[in-house]
Amino acid sequence: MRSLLSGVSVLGAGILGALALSPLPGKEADAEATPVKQDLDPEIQSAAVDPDADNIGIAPDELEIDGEQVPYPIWYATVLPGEDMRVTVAPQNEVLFDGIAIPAAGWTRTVTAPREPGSHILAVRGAGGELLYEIAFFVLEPSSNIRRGRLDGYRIGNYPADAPAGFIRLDDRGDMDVPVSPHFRIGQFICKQQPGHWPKFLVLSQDLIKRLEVLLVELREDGATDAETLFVMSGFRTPFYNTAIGSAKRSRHMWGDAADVYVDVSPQDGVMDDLNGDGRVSKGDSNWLYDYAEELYAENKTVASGGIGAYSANAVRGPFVHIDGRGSRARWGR
Ligand SMILES: [Ca+2]
Ligand SMILES: [Ca+2]
Repeated sequence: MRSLLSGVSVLGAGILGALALSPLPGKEADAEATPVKQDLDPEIQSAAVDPDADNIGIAPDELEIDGEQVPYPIWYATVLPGEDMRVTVAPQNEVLFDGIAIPAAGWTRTVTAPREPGSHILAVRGAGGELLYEIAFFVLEPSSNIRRGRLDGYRIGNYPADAPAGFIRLDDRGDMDVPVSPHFRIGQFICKQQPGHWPKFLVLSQDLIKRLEVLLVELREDGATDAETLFVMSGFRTPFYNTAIGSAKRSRHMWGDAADVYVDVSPQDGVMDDLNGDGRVSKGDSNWLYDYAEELYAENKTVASGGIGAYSANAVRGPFVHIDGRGSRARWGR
């Protein structure tokens, strides 16, 4: 799948108009077709709800999924197979699942997830056909499918507690490119184990992605970097991998809400950039990024609380910063 929105930002209004009439990728469905109920795949049949209920007065360009406001035009959602997802949006907007329109009868539409794990696209278009949201819609592989610590041969291992209910399933390399936010793609967060093995599975916390987005956007606006993303040195880790590398027994990486990151565009050389401008790459640069994140998260109340840690270079990698959205404050390494 490719992103529609990432292209929109660089296109002129004329092309945008044409785009609005194009079908979404990956499906034969005609986006222009009048949404009639009999055309729907029965698996995603919408339960068009009581038109008088749920008018919670959200703005015409806002979107809520299961009661949570979607923070960016590009975002993601996870759902277990066959479960319902509640999509709340102004009635004049069009909601499409893999290009197929979900009928509207009020503010809430219910999308029932397909029974097969995999990735899909939920798109929201405005009354003029303009694309407002593109949501990667991941139908999770349930944890109950784990056999002898593996999912389809991919080693998961054993959670010490609080095993996730399900895992995002990536079937092939193409799935790596699915955007989960304006500056991050799902493939950046996969575990480093079994590089040639497909499918791969991971868990990814929205609180983590929000923290990373807020940080990168602020760095860009401040002119500290023009990086299009943060380099994710380590994102999700399976319990199997986490144990193999001797990491902390309850590392937040196993729950997909931690990432070890650095800025790497100037030069793009596989190590942290000289963020503090002292002419060398060192712990001073991870300290600089740590302090920057610390101040930013203290001011920005929209992000969940979490951890920040600063690390020095060692023999095999450069300095980096650990960011997580664990839900409580933690600081180390500074
Ligand atoms: Ca660099
Ligand atoms: Ca430096």
